[in-house]
Amino acid sequence: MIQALDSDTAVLRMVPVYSLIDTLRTPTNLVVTDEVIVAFDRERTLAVATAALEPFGLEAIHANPFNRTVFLATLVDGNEVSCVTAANTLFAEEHVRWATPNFHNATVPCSDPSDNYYPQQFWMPLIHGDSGWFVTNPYADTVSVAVIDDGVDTSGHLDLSTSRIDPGWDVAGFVSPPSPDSDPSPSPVDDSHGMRVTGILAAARNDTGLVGVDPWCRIRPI
Ligand SMILES: [Ca+2]
Repeated sequence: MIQALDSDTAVLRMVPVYSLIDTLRTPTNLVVTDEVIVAFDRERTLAVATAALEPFGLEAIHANPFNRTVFLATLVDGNEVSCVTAANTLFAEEHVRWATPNFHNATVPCSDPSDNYYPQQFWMPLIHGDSGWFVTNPYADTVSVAVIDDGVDTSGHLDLSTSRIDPGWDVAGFVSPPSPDSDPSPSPVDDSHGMRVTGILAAARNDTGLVGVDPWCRIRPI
């Protein structure tokens, strides 16, 4: 099949898809692209990075603006080497800290949620929050986000079950004198700004109420 496709003049290129199997998660499909991410041992200019990558059939496109040792590079036209091979070769180079193919994650997006207040959450598509939702989230329940605000009700909520709340800390201790302790509940109890923030961040996809930007994450109230 592959040989037949390769000889078909209508086929410009074929790329492999790697399916990562996790016994606890749904497979994640990674599609090979023409791009490699490479980290040098020190900062380089774009021109120097391009010169260093040229022998490997790559051209530096731009540096990471927050870390100028890291560059996105693309295969030069006509290069028959796959970006997987190029990344593996680069990885063994003396002045390269690491190199990896820039895979495209082919995870299937979710349909719109049916939570009853979701139609009113006009901001979600504006910030592309919904584009991060997938049919399955391989990192569900593994990421804990600290909510640094005036407290979170840890007794459980329709959209935030107690099983998603990690131990927190009341830093300010809104009493006189301030008394920090391990109870991050709002004080006074009707001060719910932290709870509103938590809902925007993490409300569950559960056919009721709101939907958070990350409806699967854990919460650590501070
Ligand atoms: Ca909900």
